[in-house]
Amino acid sequence: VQQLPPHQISLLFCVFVFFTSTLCFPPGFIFNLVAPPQDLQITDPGLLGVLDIEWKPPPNVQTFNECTVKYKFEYRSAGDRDWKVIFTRKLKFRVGFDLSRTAEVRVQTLLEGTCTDDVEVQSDWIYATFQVPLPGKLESEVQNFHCIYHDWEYLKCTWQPGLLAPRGVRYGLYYWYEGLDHAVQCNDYIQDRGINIGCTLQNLSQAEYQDLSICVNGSAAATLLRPLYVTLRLHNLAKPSPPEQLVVSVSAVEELQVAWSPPAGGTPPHCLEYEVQLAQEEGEAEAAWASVSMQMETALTISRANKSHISCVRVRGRTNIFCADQGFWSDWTQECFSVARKEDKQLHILIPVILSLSSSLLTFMLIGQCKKRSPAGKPLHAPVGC
Ligand SMILES: *[C@@H]1O[C@H](CO)[C@@H](O)[C@H](O)[C@H]1NC(C)=O
Ligand SMILES: *[C@@H]1O[C@H](CO)[C@@H](O)[C@H](O)[C@H]1NC(C)=O
Ligand SMILES: CC(=O)N[C@H]1CO[C@H](CO)[C@@H](O)[C@@H]1O
Repeated sequence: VQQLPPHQISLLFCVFVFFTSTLCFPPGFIFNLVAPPQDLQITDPGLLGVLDIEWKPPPNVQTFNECTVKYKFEYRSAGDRDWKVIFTRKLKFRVGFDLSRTAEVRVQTLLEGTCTDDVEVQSDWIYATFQVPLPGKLESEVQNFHCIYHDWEYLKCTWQPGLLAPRGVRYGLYYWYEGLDHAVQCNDYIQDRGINIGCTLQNLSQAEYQDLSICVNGSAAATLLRPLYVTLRLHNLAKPSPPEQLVVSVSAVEELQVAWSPPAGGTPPHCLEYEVQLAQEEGEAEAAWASVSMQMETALTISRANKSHISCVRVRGRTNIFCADQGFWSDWTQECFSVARKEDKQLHILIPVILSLSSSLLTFMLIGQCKKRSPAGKPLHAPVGC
C-alpha cells in the first residue's frame, strides 16, 4: 500500500470534516441560540402520588418566529433505569410519582422549522429533583400492606403496625384519584385492640382504570412514623364472589354437563374467566382434581370414554386478560354427588374440552367492551407511588 504524503492526508481530513459538518450542521445553524427552558419547578399539590412540574420558555424564544418551539419532558423516580418521555408544547404537567422516592425531571427545548432548515435542534437539559418529607425511620412504616377490590364494589386494605411502632399508635389512611379535589381520609377503619389496621373504601367506580394514590401515615406521642405511599390500579386487584347456581347433570348420551351463573355483584360478566375442577373417586384414595380452564363461557360438557364416576365438580372465577393484567381467584363453588355406574376401579376421565369457535368469536366481540372502560391515552402500567 502506497503511503500518502502528509499534506495530502491533511487535505483529505479537511474535505472529510467539511462534508460531515455540512451534513450534521446545516448552513445557518443556530446551535448556540437554542437555550434550555428556564425556572424548572416541582411542587407537591398534596394529592399523595402526583407532582406538578412547570417551566418557562427559553429567553430567546421570540427570535424563532419561523420555527416551532417544543419541549422534551422526561421524568422518573430515583432508582428507575428508564425515563418516561413526553413531547409537548405545554409548559405545565401533573404526573404520577412514587413519593417515597426522589422525583427526577429534566426538560430540553426542541426547535424545528425554516430557521433550522427543518432539522430538529435540541438545547441542553435543565434538571430538577423533589422529595416529600419522610419523617421517622424506615422500620416505623406499616408492614404487609394489601388491598383487594371485592366484586368491583369496595376496596379493603389491611396492614400491620411497623416494627418500631410504639404503643398507642394512631394510623390514618388517605387516598386520592383524579376527580377528587383533595386527598380524603378513610371513614371506615378496621381495628384490632383499638389500633387501625385496615380500611374499607366504597363507591370507587370513578377510580377504576386510573391511578389510586394511597398514603398510610401515623403518629404516636413524641415519635415520628414513616408514611407509606402506594399507587394502585383497582382493576388489577379485583376478587369476584364465587360463581352461582352450579348445576351438574348427565345427559342421555352419558355426557356430564356442568353449568353455572356469573357471580352476583359488580363484576362485569365479560371480565371473568373460570376454572372448573373435577374430582374422581379412586377407590379409597383421596379425590384427585383435574382442571379445565375456560374464558367467559359458563357451561362445560365432559364426554366419557369410559364409564366413570366423578364425585365432585367445583368452579371459581377471576378477572380475565381482556379486563386486567392480574386478579384474585374467587372462592370455589362446589357440587358433590354420587354417580357410581360400574364396579370398574381403574377409572379414567377424558376431558376433551371444546372451546368452540363461536365462543372465541364472542370473546373477541367482547374485547371492545372491556377496553371501553379504560380511558384512552392512559398507560396501563403506572409507577408505584401520600
Ligand atoms: C359516590 O361518589 C359520587 C362521586 O364520585 C357521589 O356523587 C355519590 O354521592 C357517592 N355515593 C355514595 C353512596 O357515597
Ligand atoms: C397524614 O397524611 C395526611 C394527608 O397528606 C395529612 O393531612 C396528615 O396530617 C398526615 N398525618 C400525620 C400524622 O402525619
Ligand atoms: C378402566 C378402563 O376401562 N379403561 C379403558 C378406557 O377406555 C380405553 C379405550 O377407550 C381403554 O384402553 C382403557 O382400558
